[in-house]
Amino acid sequence: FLSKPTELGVTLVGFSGGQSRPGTDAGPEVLTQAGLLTQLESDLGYTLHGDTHVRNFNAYQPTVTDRDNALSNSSTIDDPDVRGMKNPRSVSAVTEQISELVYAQARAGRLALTLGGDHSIAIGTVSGIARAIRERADTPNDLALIWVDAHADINTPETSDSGNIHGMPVSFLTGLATSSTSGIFDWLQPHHKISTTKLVYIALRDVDAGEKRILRENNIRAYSMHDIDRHGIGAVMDAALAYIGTNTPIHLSFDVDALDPMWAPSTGTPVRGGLTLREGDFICEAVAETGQCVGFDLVEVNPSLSQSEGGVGDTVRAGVSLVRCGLGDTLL
Ligand code: 6HN
Ligand code: MN
Ligand code: MN
Ligand code: MN
Repeated sequence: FLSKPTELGVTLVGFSGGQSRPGTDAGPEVLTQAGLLTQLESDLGYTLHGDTHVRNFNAYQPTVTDRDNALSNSSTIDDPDVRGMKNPRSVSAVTEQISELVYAQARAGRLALTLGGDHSIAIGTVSGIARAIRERADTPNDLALIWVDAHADINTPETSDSGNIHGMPVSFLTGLATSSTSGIFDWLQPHHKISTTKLVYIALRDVDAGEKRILRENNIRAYSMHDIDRHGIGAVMDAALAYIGTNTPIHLSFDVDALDPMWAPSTGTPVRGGLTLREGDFICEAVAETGQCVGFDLVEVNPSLSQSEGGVGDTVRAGVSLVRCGLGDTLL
């Protein structure tokens, strides 16, 4: 139902407000400095659209609203917690902008590639693509989401221990978290959201107790590292893609911490016992091979964090490899 993608809609998101460690906003910079976009053009033959310069979304300051006016008389305010969420106004406003940018790329029939940034930015990417896919005539079914991550990122504000919104994007995207009357993520409309039946996790190994309950109660399809060890990544991808089915467009949201820190140490919440680089590349290749891929995020590359010399270079090389595989490079 989709033709082989040749047009790429690029969004480079310099943003780290979904968590507390500075540096994730520099992810797109180091990936593009390594030549990623040039490679996609000259080696893979894509035509690039969108903005190939990194946008600094960290520079965004929430503006004074009437409600907050009483608390501050400056032109910008700080961003106090709402329902325990940190930087809520900032993350809500930034992801709304990302949603519009990515929507425009996907609506035009391009494969939407987004480089982050922390994983909160997926509230923007997935919502924008889900909306575009509902409108596009060449896509009969609603969007499916494959979330490759050590973490499930499905905390609600109420179940989250950290208050970091990068641990919550999937709960807002599926409507499991309510935006209530707080004003935060109120811009998310039904056309932005995805069904929990169209969600598949791969590589989970650090899931909070509240998240486990959410996964169980909603019967959400999840393949943990245990499943990968038992069945192998080939069988897991076969099962994941069979669950989604053909004729269904797929968005792949890849958190670099899904890889073992041996391959990708420069990330904010590393968890040992993860995917090998080849397993990560294989996941991306298997999605590319379906011809159903309409969106791809690579997030949580943080060049400020590395325990060892060469750790940043390793992480960037791994990230470049994942994106190339996701865009079909290694298919013959
Ligand atoms: N990520 N479950 C933890 C939390 O703070 O909610 C970790 C989230 C990590 C998020 O890696 O994108
Ligand atoms: Mn459609
Ligand atoms: Mn993660
Ligand atoms: Mn994540």
